[in-house]
Amino acid sequence: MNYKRVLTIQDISCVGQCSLTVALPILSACGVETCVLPSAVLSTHTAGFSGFTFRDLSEDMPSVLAHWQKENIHFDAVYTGYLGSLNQIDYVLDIYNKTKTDTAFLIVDPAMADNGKLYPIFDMEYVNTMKRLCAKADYLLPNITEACFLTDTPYQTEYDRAYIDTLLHKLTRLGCKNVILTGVSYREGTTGVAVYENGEYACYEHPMLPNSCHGTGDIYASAFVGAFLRGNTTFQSAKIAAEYTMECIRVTGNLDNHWYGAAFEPAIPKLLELLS
Ligand code: PXL
Repeated sequence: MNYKRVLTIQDISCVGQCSLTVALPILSACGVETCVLPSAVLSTHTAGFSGFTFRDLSEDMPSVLAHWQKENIHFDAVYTGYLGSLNQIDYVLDIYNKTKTDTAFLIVDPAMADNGKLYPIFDMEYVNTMKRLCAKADYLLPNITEACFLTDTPYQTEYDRAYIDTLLHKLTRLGCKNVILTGVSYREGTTGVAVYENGEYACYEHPMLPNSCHGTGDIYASAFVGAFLRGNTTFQSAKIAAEYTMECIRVTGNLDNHWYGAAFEPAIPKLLELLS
């Protein structure tokens, strides 16, 4: 049986359907043993709520790692999302280097920006430090805004294939091996994912839905990691994650006033269908 163990490092936003509250159920549904390391605990996510609490858990990371080393604990993959503090980037790299199996992957979602803007609490110092983590990624999953920040490229809402190629090349020049770039839309009414693996480009295009939701980047990355660890190819995993994310957006569009996240739970049967 292909039963893999992943460690995911990202925040717990207690309310808001993002980061760990999304990654843990989705990875588990994919049949992957999911270990978690919370990077911070927030009362809610930071996009649209005001007055949220924020407890940085960086300080705990070295002793957590020391304990795992003592217990000889290893992971087949480490998947990082929203980190929330500059101090953590070196700890996260250290955790990956000391807990990886011989065939492990580092998968990085540089969750820090969308729609041309950084999320609240982040600045260019965070972006520049994040570049060091992205450089080590076997699979990097940015959206276009994050790709622009990471490569010092002006953000554009309209672009052609040459612009996307430049972003992909600049990202691999940072050091990461493969890129799955989300939100790539060359034509009105469609969007998709550009998969750049071993220097080869492929794109999975699908219809653009009329509504959008917060947290879909986390849903996408978690479903990608889950599908990939089950043994699907990169392109198949990118496609499964895109189809599942679309289903989550569709379900959310049928709800009244569900503004802070995507209703990913009722769409889990669709994920299982896509995986089967
Ligand atoms: O979905 C990304 C994310 C994760 N965690 C926190 C966030 C956001 C996006 O705003 O605020 C705390």
